[in-house]
Amino acid sequence: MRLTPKVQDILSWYDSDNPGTKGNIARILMTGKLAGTGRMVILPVDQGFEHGPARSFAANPAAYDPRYHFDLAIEAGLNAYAAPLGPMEAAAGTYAGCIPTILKLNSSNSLSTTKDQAVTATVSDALRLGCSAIGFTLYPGSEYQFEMMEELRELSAEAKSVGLAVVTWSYPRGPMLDKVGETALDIAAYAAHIAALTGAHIIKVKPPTEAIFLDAAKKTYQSNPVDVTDAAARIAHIVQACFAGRRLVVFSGGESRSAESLLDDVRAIHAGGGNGSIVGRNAFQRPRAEALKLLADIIEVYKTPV
Ligand code: FBP
Repeated sequence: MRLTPKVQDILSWYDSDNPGTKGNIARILMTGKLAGTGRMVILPVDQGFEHGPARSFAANPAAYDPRYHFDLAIEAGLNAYAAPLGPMEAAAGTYAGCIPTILKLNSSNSLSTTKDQAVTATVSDALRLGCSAIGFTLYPGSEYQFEMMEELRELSAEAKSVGLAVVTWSYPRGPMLDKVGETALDIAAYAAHIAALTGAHIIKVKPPTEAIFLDAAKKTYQSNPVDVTDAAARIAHIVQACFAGRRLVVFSGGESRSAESLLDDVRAIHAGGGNGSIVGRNAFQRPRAEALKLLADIIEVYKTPV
């Protein structure tokens, strides 16, 4: 397989990585209906951990079965599927070689009052299960953020040394942030930048809102304005925070909502130069046919010339 010029260019951003890691980034970028475009759609299914089984799967009981998600991601022509250890072990053998996978190495749950995650899988698990990348969630702003960064440093160094890629979910939360702060533009850009600083190959953040949260940042944004009312401009600002667009950055889908509302976000991500979407609940909580239609519509947006 020849890489497209677009993917070759993206790999040049990761010049210090070994051929194994570059090959795994290429594998993700060259798979599915967006292969070669530099855009991605990924299915993440760790919500069972994050929110519990019924909140995650009762809307579409077929989704209790880990095989359902592999199958959905493959049928939809997605770039990759991400999950924690249990669901990956339950189906990775059956679907070996069918789609790149990302093993989520740490997990939180809704029964905890702390903003922390436990490491629930290892880099050797990722290798054993044929994964292309490890996934790790950082909570910038949490009381445990520095321990989390140190865990990431160790797992990331190990993953890179054996040729895996690193995908970092960077979700601001903690005592100084309220709900507005968690997705404010300055905070989202800060979180994306921290993920880049800690060596992520692929960065995952939530789409930012119009809010600017930190007083110190407000002054900077007044003298260097971003058109916060324009969703694409907000995305472009996040892309800039990811080493001037030299790191892949994807945006999450959030709670289930109307297809049109999700597609509005996707159009903004596309127009703002984001590399794609990582859409979980909006895919697997819909009946399969509806999910496939929505994922096809998302892919069509990313295929449109900007
Ligand atoms: P969704 O598309 O379902 O939002 O999935 C993206 C994701 O990052 C999941 O990987 C994770 O479980 C979830 O969001 C966390 O969502 P929240 O921060 O709303 O609890």
